[in-house]
Amino acid sequence: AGSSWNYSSPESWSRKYPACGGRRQSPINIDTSEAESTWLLERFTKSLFSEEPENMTLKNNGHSIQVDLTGGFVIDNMRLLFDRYKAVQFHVHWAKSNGKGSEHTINDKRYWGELHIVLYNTDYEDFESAVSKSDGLAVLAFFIYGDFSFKNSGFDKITEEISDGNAKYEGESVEISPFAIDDLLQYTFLKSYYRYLGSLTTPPCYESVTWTVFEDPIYISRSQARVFEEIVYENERGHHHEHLYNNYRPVQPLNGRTVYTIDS
Ligand code: B30
Ligand code: ZN
Repeated sequence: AGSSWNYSSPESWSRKYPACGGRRQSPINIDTSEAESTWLLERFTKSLFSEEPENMTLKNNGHSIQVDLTGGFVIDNMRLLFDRYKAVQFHVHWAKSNGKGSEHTINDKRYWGELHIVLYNTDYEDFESAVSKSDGLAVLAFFIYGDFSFKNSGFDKITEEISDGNAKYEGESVEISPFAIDDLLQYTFLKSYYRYLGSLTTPPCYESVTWTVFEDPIYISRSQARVFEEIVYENERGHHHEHLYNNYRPVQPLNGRTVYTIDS
């Protein structure tokens, strides 16, 4: 246990992982007044994740809570992404109590958290061959609004397992009953979104991701958020449990990249 990188000094990641110092890094601040609308980008009009994957494995990998998917389905309607993509996992970045833990910011606003659904381009044989290619991955990002008394019952499927002690500590994992990822999304994918070329937000920071960041947040209730805020990892010396919250990377320079959005 114990990862070779952590969130206490993200500015030093590039020493061991040179791509982290590149010019196409993520996350970014999205300045909505600078976003270029184009008729080439269309709204998503139907849900992308209504099917249940064959298997779902919830795990604490020491830097996030992640759900690995098997028997993932192919998505061929990614809006201006003409390739076909397969979802392999989703995971969450979050804050400590009532804090701000999203990775992207929108007009400098940071939400409590951010959900990432990770897909690879099926032109490549598998995720491992795609992960470092410039057109290899697509990540769908949803802000999570966490100061809310409304409940997103979709998150119960994850928070109940964590409360039961099944992924609270680094290295723990558990098979969960498969559910459609749509259960988490509250149809926010029907609204506006931003599209730009970026990277993995963690080492090795490969510049391989086409990002789609949805404008409307999904919700998590305060009691569900509290379950995430209790999750821990082991520090470098092992055995010392520290909270995983604030597992977000600071925003990176745009370096002249264009952020696109749909025509409204
Ligand atoms: S993100 O969506 O940009 N936050 C990876 C995928 C998506 C993002 C970041 C990283 C990724 O696949 N990293 C390499 C694989 N990981 C294992 C893992 O499943 O999650 C290796 C590792 O770091 O040690 Cu984390
Ligand atoms: Zn992520």
